[in-house]
Amino acid sequence: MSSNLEGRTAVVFGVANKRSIAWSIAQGLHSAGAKLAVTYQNERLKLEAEDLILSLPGAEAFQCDVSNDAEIDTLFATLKQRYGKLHALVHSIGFAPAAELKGDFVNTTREGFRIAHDISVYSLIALARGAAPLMEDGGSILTLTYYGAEKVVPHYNVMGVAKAALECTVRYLAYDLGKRRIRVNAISAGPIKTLAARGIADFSDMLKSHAERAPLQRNVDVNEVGATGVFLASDASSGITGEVIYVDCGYNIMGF
Ligand code: 0WD
Repeated sequence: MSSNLEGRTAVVFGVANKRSIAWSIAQGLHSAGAKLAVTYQNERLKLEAEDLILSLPGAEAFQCDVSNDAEIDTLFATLKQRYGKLHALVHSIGFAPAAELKGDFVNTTREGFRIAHDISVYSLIALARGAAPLMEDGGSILTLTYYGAEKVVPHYNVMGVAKAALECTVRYLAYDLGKRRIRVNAISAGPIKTLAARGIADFSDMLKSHAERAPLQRNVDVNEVGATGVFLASDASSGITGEVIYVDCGYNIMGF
């Protein structure tokens, strides 16, 4: 079994800029030989995202805001027309209103809770439903989560609750889609300085204490997450589904 993705088609969601985890996974999939469709959220991100995406020979860029059902439907209709089949889907999207990641968790608003869960969790269900009919040969669906789903990480707040729901969603989707030979997994990445991470208060302190406590005594490199994404998208991981795989330099195993 290899990580060779020649002849496979993958769609990647969540490229905002060159620091995005999605971008690292997209580059890895491309190097492994996959044909790539990469989406960006909206007109505002279009220029920067398109520049990046089109720098990968053969890759194509599509717009899709995952909070909009019509845009999701249009995207999968386009992908079906363009590629016929799909073999891998990467969901590297998370969002909560900035105010929710600053104050006390107890002050989480109804609207902040709704938005965080809609964009960070429900979107995985909607995208899996859209992709499944195109995964005629079976496939691999992958999302990104964080340790704040299991343990309290100060200021991660409602995103921690959303990530817990996301990890549970991975298991339910894995059960549903297993009979269609579609695998669903999550990577739990250690902290990485991206656009989304900048919204979390005290992120620099998080990076520092993570590097101090992790068995490997450093922070994870985004390309290590990319490589695990390629592994999970490929036949090398054909027996793995419904799992959360940690790419965090071992931080999560520590009790003290
Ligand atoms: O430390 C980190 N950076 C970690 C990130 C550690 C562990 C997990 N993660 C997760 C995040 O929670 C997220 O699920 O990885 C995923 C990717 O995050 P990222 O690469 O750190 O961040 P970023 O480059 O900002 O990509 C996330 C993107 C959005 O960026 P911004 O910052 O502009 O909100 O998700 C996209 C958007 O491009 N996004 C959407 N895409 C389509 N429709 C939407 C939407 N409605 N909302 C956000």
